Amino acid sequence: MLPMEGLVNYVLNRDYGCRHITLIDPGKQSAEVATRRAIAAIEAGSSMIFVGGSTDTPDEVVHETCKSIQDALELQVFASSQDPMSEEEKWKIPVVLFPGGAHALSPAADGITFMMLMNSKIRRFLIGEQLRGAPYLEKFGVEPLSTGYLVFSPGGKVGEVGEAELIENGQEEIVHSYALTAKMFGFKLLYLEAGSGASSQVDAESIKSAAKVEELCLIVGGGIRTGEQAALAAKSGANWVVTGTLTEDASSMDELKQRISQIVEAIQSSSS
Ligand code: 1GP
Repeated sequence: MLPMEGLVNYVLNRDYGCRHITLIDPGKQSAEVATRRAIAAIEAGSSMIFVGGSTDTPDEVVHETCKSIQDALELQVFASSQDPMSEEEKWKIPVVLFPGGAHALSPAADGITFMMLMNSKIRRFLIGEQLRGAPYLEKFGVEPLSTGYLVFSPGGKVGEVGEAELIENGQEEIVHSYALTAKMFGFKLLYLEAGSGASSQVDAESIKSAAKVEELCLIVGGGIRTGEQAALAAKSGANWVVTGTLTEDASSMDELKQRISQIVEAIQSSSS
């Protein structure tokens, strides 16, 4: 659901400090479970929901999940508007597509990370999927958030499928060049990705190097499971920290909320 200030302003607004994104992969759970998890995540302090991740989920499945989350958010906003003690704005959380390709789109989303996998070796992920998706996004009015996407070692599935020339620890100069290139292309966001379920997160020096390009809003994700790891990303310059797996493997909604609260507290106190 769109926040009052609009999607781009909300995403780029640094007054909030470092914020948290919960990534929901519609290929890995039903729309109903995805919705319950999204609502629990927002209760625990997540400020944005990404829908996507897998490279082979069809449109219908992505759409059903986006629609179901949006309906639940609308209900929450309505319920809060009836209760003077409750904050309506808290539920105006954007649902943004994080696509694996042009097949995973939905008109029910508030926006999309319109990405170039900058270190891919193949045309398909540099410009091909984007060419296929752009007319569809234009038609349905889904707002693009222009995003440079960089995959770091170990890279996981996205590194493999995207045929990324993985960035290793110690390559801060290359990271800085990529960040400058992203700025010069006019991208608003730069997403530093270690891969879903990665055994190690993007290293602090790489994040610091990208953060030198102040015009970019930095999203960091992949392999972050603890408050400590999230705090390291926030301290190094991340504006947003993404987690996916820790939501999906929580054994209950209470555990999910506890895990997310811990991350949100850690990033907020490290970035204020
Ligand atoms: C993947 O960065 C995200 O695109 C999230 O990774 O599943 O490891 O949290 P995790």
